[in-house]
Amino acid sequence: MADLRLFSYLPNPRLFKATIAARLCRVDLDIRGAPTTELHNWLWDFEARELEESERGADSLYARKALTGFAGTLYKTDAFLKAHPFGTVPAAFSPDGSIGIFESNSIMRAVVRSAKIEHALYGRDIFEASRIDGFLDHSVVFARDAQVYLLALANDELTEDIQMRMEEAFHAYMSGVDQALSTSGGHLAGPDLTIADICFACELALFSGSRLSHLKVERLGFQAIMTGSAITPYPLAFGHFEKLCAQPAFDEDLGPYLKKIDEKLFGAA
Ligand SMILES: N[C@@H](CCC(=O)N[C@@H](CS)C(=O)NCC(=O)O)C(=O)O
Repeated sequence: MADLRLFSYLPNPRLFKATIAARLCRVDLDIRGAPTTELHNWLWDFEARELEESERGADSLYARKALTGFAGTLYKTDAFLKAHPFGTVPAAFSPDGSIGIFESNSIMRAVVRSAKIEHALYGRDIFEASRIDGFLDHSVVFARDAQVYLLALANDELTEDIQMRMEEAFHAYMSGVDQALSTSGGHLAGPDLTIADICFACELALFSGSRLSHLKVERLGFQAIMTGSAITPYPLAFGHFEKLCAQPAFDEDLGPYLKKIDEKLFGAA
């Protein structure tokens, strides 16, 4: 039996936090899911599965209005909502399905806590672990604005207010990361690789998707955030991102994800 079961749309950089951590501390994950466009037809449950056509429709017992990032109807069981009160994916479960773990940072924490080998991914004592938590908590501030921004871009709903908030969140997060890296001795929370680095790499990979909409952003008179002069003030943060992405445990997920973005921007090599 796997150490944790996960359900998500695939690929999903928020899920990569868990898969990268699992690779580094040898935790076994049972991952269920399908591409974003297909998750509408799935039953969101511990026993997630694709629904038969006859099981779908507004009168289904499981039909719920989608909340964020999805539109229309999704099929979530009562048990899913008991385990995952905010109704989101990625969604993790204890091996018997009795406990739901939500929020990608907490799922990543559950992965490293499940490890049976020695590691320092969550620090070596309560102070290091709490410092790592600080980076994870701060990333949520960035991630929330990034989610609103990416959805606004996807739905052609970008406003000046959303652009300004995103610029502010991006610069606040990147300045902190750059500052941390200038004194830490190698990684975000200190000399060693931790889940703070994994979280940072995955959030930045997710936000890299905004590069695909740079023309839309520029047409509205704004500056694209993940390109050119907006990233130059943060050489340490972006250098660190590149170094992390090059590591095999990261590359397995982030490599194909970022390559796809580049191919859409510049065409296949
Ligand atoms: N902060 C959450 C974000 C999760 C989230 O918002 N997931 C959205 C998809 S992007 C979702 O599952 N929405 C379900 C719905 O629309 O009902 C995390 O990091 O796990």
